[in-house]
Amino acid sequence: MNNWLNKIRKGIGKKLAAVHRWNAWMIAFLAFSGLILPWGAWREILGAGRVWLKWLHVGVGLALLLPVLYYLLLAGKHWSLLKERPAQKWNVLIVLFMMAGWFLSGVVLWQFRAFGPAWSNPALIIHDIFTWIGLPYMIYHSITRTRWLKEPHRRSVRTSNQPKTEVPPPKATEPLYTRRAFIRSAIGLGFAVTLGPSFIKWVASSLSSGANVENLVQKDSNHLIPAPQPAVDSLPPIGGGSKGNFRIYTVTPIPSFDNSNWSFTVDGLVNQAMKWNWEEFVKLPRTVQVSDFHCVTGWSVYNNTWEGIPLKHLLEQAGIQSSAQTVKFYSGDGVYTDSLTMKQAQMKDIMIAVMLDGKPIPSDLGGPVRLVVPQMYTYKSVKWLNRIELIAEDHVGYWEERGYDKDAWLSGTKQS
Ligand SMILES: Nc1nc2c(c(=O)[nH]1)N[C@H]1C(S)=C(S)[C@@H](COP(=O)(O)O)O[C@H]1N2
Ligand SMILES: [Mo]
Repeated sequence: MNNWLNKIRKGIGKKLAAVHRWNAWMIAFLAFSGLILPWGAWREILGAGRVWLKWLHVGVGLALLLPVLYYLLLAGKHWSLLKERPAQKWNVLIVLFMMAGWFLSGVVLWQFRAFGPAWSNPALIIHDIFTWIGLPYMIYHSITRTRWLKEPHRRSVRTSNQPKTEVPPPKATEPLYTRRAFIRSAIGLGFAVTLGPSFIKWVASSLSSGANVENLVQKDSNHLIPAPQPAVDSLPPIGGGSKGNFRIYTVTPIPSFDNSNWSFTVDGLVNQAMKWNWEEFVKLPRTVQVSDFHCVTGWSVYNNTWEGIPLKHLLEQAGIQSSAQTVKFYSGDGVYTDSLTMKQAQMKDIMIAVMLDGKPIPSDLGGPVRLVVPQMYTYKSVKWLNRIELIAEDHVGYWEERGYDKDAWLSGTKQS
């Protein structure tokens, strides 16, 4: 019996070990890149590298299929080797389940354009949940399986040229709760204590009230006087209030403004360049519009009631010269820009927004003034907008220069 087992072990053991090694390294890379990608500070640091990292993450994620498929070919034999090891069987099932969850939600996120926001939003949440549960599990697994923490009776010893020999099972005198078991539990507890609270916090905020408008208005850092007064359609908001949480994206520290350092400019190829200070700018006539907000990384916020100045009106007021081809938008952060073609800029729902759901736009969400382009992915919606310039040539925006698609149209809304 033992002989027979050992024979299979030798043949299949090497292959299983190789599969396990490959799998472990790939997951380590996916974990590392996956944690960095949504991390605010790294947006600024990585720049174009972030888009590359995303493609590497997707590529390695897809390649994860190879070790898994190879394992499935060996799974029958592996399973019979695990006959008396239910814990290891469970481990295999858990890991396979985790990878299936990551893989399927990852494919939806990768192909977000084909699937659309109704799929990518839940996929992002599922991808996150699997990461929060799967990653600690796998780190725990890899630490506790290192040689020095293994139970002695599981260890097999190989000395230079001799075949593997099993170390004899523990003697009955050995204490029930071994030192190793204790260390294992301690590590598990450590994970629960350090990662548990942030996990709960994250679940709570994604279920209820993290970066919702109410909370952000509370801690707003803008000091612009007078506050804009909401139109009747804005308060209460005709959209019924935004649904979902904004993830706050910025490639600079969040700028804050007051009356002394804020102004708004329309210039370039216009008949009449214009510049307003805040007191003048809040007097410009505004309209109200309800729209959804979709980021290319998979999240959306629905039913936002924006109040602001339609871009079309401002451009008409300034007078567009015939040589103007592109509308270039500048952020007051001094770094972020984006553009629309003259034709795209004619869309009636593009708004230079001042209020969201009846309140001044909080600085985290791009206030006092941000662009809103409802029919395109929101990297077009420049935050802290303070200058619009009409130019004759093309302009490639911040993220487009770093690999985002120049075509930001939401699927199904391609119209101008
Ligand atoms: N100035 C500036 N505007 C920006 C960005 C940015 O980093 N800086 N990020 C863009 C992206 S990719 C998205 S999804 C939205 C996010 O808006 P929010 O931070 O209000 O959720 O803002 C867009 N406008
Ligand atoms: Mo985005």
